Amino acid sequence: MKEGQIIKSISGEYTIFTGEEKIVCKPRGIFRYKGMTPKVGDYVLVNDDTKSIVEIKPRKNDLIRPVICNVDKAFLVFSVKEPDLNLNLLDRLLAIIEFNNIEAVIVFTKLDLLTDCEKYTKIRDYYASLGYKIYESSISALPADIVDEVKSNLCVLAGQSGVGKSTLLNNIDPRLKLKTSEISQALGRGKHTTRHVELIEINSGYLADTPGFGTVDFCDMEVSDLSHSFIEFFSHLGKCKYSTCLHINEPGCEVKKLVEDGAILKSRYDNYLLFVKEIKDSKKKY
Ligand SMILES: Nc1nc2c(ncn2[C@@H]2O[C@H](COP(=O)(O)OP(=O)(O)OP(=O)(O)O)[C@@H](O)[C@H]2O)c(=O)[nH]1
Ligand SMILES: [Mg+2]
Ligand SMILES: [Zn+2]
Repeated sequence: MKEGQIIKSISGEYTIFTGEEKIVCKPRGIFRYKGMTPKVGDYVLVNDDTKSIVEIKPRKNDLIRPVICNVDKAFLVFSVKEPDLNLNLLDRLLAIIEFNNIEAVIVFTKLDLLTDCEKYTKIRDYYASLGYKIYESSISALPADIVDEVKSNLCVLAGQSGVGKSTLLNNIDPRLKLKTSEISQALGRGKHTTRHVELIEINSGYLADTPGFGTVDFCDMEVSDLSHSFIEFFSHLGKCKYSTCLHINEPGCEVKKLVEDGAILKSRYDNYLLFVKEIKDSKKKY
């Protein structure tokens, strides 16, 4: 029996790194351990003779999109253009990442394509004011300190297809030669070039390339979890009239007041209301 971590999952085949060697396990009957499907990031016990995973260690966190677990830091990658900056997905991911106790870092890409600088700067500065670390990249300039961020951590690149996740990794290490492709001009979105999750060793840590996705569900999150995961809403909660305020239409809500005053980004509050409705609707189905 050997212990290791799953570093790659591709068409049902898992690559496990033990620290010394890589073992490839194929799916088999006993594979589904207690109804859990192994994921990249999992610490596992492997039977080297049968090439099967016999145990999955408890996870410290677990993401549905991208499919990965035991993450220390998530780089939320968003292009400012091609595809257009998707604030619904950014707010959604930030909430989910906060809920999972993972550090979120925002990477804005394709700055070279930016036309509406004023609008972008306002958005960027708002997220920076919340305390999120922000990196900006363009075709010619990779933010060098991204590599320092990875040190000894398990990091993941998450975002839509075509925003430049694989390009970012190729710029960090040109030897990787990860496949990239131009976005579809007709549809204005990426072509889902990356098809699997893989941990890539960088600066004594891992940075995972992952397939792009357009949206992700809130799964087991409740509305109160959501309100706590919008960090500026949570920090103002004490000033709302009710300590259980969900900032929807309660009287004396500080968050609503700050949205009206322009101190909270309107799009962020609008997305919050959309997410609240989404969570409520999903509960009605059961
Ligand atoms: N102009 C410009 N183009 C970029 C930049 N970064 C990436 N691209 C281009 O965007 C396209 C998509 O890049 P990818 O790296 O394949 O995107 P991805 O996020 O890995 O996409 P999926 O694997 O489908 O999820 C490619 O044609 C890249 O050359 C940038 O900073 N500026
Ligand atoms: Mg890719
Ligand atoms: Zn409130």
